[in-house]
Amino acid sequence: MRIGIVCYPTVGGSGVVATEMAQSLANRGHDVHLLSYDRPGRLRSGADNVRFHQVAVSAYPLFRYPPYDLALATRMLEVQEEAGIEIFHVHYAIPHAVSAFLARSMGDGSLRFVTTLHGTDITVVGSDSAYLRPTRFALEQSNAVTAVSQYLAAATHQAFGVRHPVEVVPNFVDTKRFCPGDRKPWAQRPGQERLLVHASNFRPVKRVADVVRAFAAILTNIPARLLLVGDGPDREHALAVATDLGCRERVEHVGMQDDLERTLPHTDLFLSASETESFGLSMLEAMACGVPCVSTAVGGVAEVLGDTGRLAPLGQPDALAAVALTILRDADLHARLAVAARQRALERFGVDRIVGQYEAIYARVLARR
Ligand code: GMT
Repeated sequence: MRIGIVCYPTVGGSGVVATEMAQSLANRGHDVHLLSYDRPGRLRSGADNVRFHQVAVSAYPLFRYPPYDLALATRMLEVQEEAGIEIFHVHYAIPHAVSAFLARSMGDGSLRFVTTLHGTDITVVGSDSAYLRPTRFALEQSNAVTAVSQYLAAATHQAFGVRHPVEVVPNFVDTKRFCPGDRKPWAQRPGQERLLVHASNFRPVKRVADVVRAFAAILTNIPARLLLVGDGPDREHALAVATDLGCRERVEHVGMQDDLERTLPHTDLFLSASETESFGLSMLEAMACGVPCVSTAVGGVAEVLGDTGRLAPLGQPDALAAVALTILRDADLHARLAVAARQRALERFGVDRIVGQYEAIYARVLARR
């Protein structure tokens, strides 16, 4: 198939999933074109079987807000005409699904598109009254709509009242790239220090300061270090909280990493304190590396972790710490969860299984021509 993928290129799960999908589809023999305003970080330099089309937005002085959605719609139509795209897959509804509808309406009406909802496009941004009606409209106009968890599918029906069916296709992980390393159990390491990790875009919804607070509580019980991966608006606040709590020298901020698969296998536990998380892709990547996860009990996280991780109530860093300590003090439990996490990632969230589900959706949409 000739497939166009539209996504945000920035750090964030939807861009990562879309880029990984583009590469997997190309590896499976499809002709794949990726459209975005920048080359996504995860589009590896060797990935020359995916054609990247940059969407340029003119910044006229009159435009306080350059109209990206119009530029994207135009580029989608151009790429459809030039490359004979049969189907577009837009990741994140706002504004990508609206641009897809516009591209279809400007063209001969043949443009087909699948919209995948990732979370913030529905739960945080989408329910803003400024975006609700166009988003609902674009979902109704999509040839298929998918959501990355049962939770998100239900939230979409509730918040948007869409009549359109929303199919659940979970995110996936490349279990060959994300795999356990040769980390020794902590009992065999000098000082028995446990290495905790958190990876996100440091937006307020991630509550990174709560991760630091939980870590500070853990540190009063066992030797530990916290690795913060990623960057975003709450970075300074999180590090200031670490200073206030006297654990700053035990917290290392390593910034954005496009090769998280090199870091995760060296860690013992992934910590998440998010306010909401429709899926939690970084946690799935940690699981594939045999790293158990402890998270707030929000959104679709339980669907991802199953019984391979542990959950704590939102907004209670001490409870998060207590739950993490049950794992970090019990080497046998940790080892069991590590194996179970990897196993769950392999069995339920492998590339072939999930990308195959999307291929089936594309084929079904095209068959309805
Ligand atoms: O979490 C973010 O701020 C970014 C956002 C995105 O769209 O990139 O992430 C959402 O999509 C990811 C991929 O499907 C999910 O793993 C995240 O859970 C989801 N974020 C939220 O629901 C807050």
